[in-house]
Amino acid sequence: MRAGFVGIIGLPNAGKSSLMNHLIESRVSIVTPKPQTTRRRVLGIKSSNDYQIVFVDAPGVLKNQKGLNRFLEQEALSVIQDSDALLAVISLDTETREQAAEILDLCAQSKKPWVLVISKVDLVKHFSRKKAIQGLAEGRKGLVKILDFSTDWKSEGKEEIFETLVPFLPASEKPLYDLELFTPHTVRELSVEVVREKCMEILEKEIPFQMAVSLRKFEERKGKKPEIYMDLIVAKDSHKPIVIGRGGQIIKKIGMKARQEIESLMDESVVLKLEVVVKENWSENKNMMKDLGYVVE
Ligand SMILES: Nc1nc2c(ncn2[C@@H]2O[C@H](COP(=O)(O)OP(=O)(O)OP(=O)(O)O)[C@@H](O)[C@H]2O)c(=O)[nH]1
Ligand SMILES: [Mg+2]
Repeated sequence: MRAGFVGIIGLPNAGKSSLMNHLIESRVSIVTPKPQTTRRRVLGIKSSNDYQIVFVDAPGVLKNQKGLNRFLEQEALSVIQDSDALLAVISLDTETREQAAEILDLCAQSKKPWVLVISKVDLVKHFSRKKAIQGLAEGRKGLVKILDFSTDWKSEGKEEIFETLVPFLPASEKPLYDLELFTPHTVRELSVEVVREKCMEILEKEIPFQMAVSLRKFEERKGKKPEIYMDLIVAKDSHKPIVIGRGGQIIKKIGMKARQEIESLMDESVVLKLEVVVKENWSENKNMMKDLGYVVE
């Protein structure tokens, strides 16, 4: 069989996580309309009798950043390094040629085979950009193929993406992961991401970009609903009342929406308890970043 890792690379908001979820037919990676939604690599697995593709959804590529964004930049670059092949995702609503070229340059420099996926092709008002994106990519080192993609597609395109990638994966005696798995992440890890997704969706301005979510306790007792305690970490005192909202209405909304999704993930009812914790400027503090799993070199 052939088995290996395919990194999904692109600008923030290009539709990378949406593409991965679509390919593996599961909602593993969180998706929101805001950029910088994905913060750490997320793995999604597509298995068949003779291949296993482990997709690695990366944060959007950002350049020359500091703090949390520096982590996102390093994480995206290390996903490129660790992959056998790449899916470069460039959406029709990419703002400038320079931004698209940045991603294509990274792929060409990676010395890995890569497939360009032009995403959000349902955005007809930007359709004229398709030719320009193709033109920018053609002739670059390592380019295998150019494909289109839109999340409103049913099954079209999926098989073609798999068939194109498989020949570039290393031969392997056995699969890398259990054939039944669609992700190696635990329910706990996925639950934390669900809560972060709801924070990104519900909160505005700079607040969600300066938040982190951490699991404090996950209590499972016989005959009782699991109790999940999470901290919503904010960077400033002034953010705390905003996340809580008048009479607690905002945090209740985050909790309610997240709980419903966690319940469908776990296939049982749970109790979800959220608390807002201030960690002053956590993204500028190496130790606090590390505690939250954002290790910057
Ligand atoms: N119209 C349209 N919107 C899409 C499509 N794919 C994704 N989107 C939307 O684009 C936004 C960003 O999607 P994501 O999948 O989170 O993008 P991403 O590249 O993972 O973003 P980051 O993790 O922030 O880098 C969301 O609002 C999606 O619903 C598509 O094919 N068509
Ligand atoms: Mg993403």
